[in-house]
Amino acid sequence: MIKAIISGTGLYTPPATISNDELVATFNQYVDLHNAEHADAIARGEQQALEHSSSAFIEKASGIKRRHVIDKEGILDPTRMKPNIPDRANDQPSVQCDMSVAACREALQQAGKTADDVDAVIVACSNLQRSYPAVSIEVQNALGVQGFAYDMNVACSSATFGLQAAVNSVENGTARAVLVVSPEICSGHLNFGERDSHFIFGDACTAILVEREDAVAPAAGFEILGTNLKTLYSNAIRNNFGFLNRADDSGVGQPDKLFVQQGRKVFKEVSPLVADTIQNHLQSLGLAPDQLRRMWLHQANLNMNHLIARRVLGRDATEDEAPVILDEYANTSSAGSIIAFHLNKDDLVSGDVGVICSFGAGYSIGSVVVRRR
Ligand code: CO8
Repeated sequence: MIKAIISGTGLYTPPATISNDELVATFNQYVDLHNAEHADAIARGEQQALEHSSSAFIEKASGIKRRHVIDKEGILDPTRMKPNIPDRANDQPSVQCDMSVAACREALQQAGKTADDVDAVIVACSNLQRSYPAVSIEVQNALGVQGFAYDMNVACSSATFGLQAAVNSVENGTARAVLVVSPEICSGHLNFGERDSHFIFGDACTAILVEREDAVAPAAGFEILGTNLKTLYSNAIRNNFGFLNRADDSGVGQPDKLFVQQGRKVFKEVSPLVADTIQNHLQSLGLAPDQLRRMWLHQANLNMNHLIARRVLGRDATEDEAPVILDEYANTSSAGSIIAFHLNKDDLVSGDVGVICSFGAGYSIGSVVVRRR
């Protein structure tokens, strides 16, 4: 049987960052402007006054300190509260294509491969900037890859679901190598006027190269021991943007057309599901939790990751065992667990086993167990 290997990873990080203090200062200005504008209705009890946000709350509740974004100015304008990402002409590369190409080039370089070695590109992410032509086909063209490409969306689990699709293609011989790319522009669908979630997301793009074993040097990369996917329908995380219900120009004010969640409910319902999924997956591979050298978990909330790691290991995980990138990147949806993997994989030694695990809207959970070659 052909085995699938992760031979390279790449990361594109937008240069602009927003600290919690900067984000909160804008949010509080927005609140003051909104409350002043609606002072009469608030006084009559017809509307509730909005409340200020706080940096201390954000760091304590989520572990997030800052986030990278495609556009800082638009988000930090209290009269705008959303990124300013100008439309590009149809004959120009899309923003997601540019991000993807940068991440893919790094993954190819890490693996010592070129576009000629790749047969497929999967763009797997939460929010695509258009319906068609598929962004993946644009990326395929920009990289000069022959073969095929397609887009897929399983929210925060897009990259791990994409990984399973890549493994399937490599193992069944339909592609020698597949690039799985996750260009996440979460700031485009975040409601920066909603106190409960305005701080949650950031932007980034990851890429993973999956190749057949015989194309990779014997000691290079990570063998994929198995993938395990799970979905369970839930409305607790939702985004109604789409056909016939697009957001108009005033993002704030159309909250139902943007990211919306019941964060506490998600936390409570998803954490045990994730821990069970990892444990069951390990068991099905004949592995015990104490054989795990590292867990590259989805990066949505630090307390959630602590809880999941504790349930899997039966004790608290060290940061070396469950690395955190949330403080720097915030939640970058499907890119999060792959950023953690990309930045924290090179110190593993031959035989070390780890799990990449995503979880999010759907609900969706993806567990990918890997072993350093
Ligand atoms: N500042 C100050 N106080 C605040 C703020 C704020 N900004 N926000 C809330 N509070 C207050 C609340 O009002 C509440 O006050 P009280 O106790 O008086 O009622 C108190 O703080 C506590 O609020 P919460 O209970 O809501 O706080 P939590 O500790 O639960 O933390 C979190 C909130 C951080 C949202 C947390 O619940 C969490 O992270 N949950 C998990 C979320 C998660 O994993 N979501 C997955 C989403 S990702 C995905 O799959 C979708 C893909 C999306 C793609 C990107 C598109 C944008």
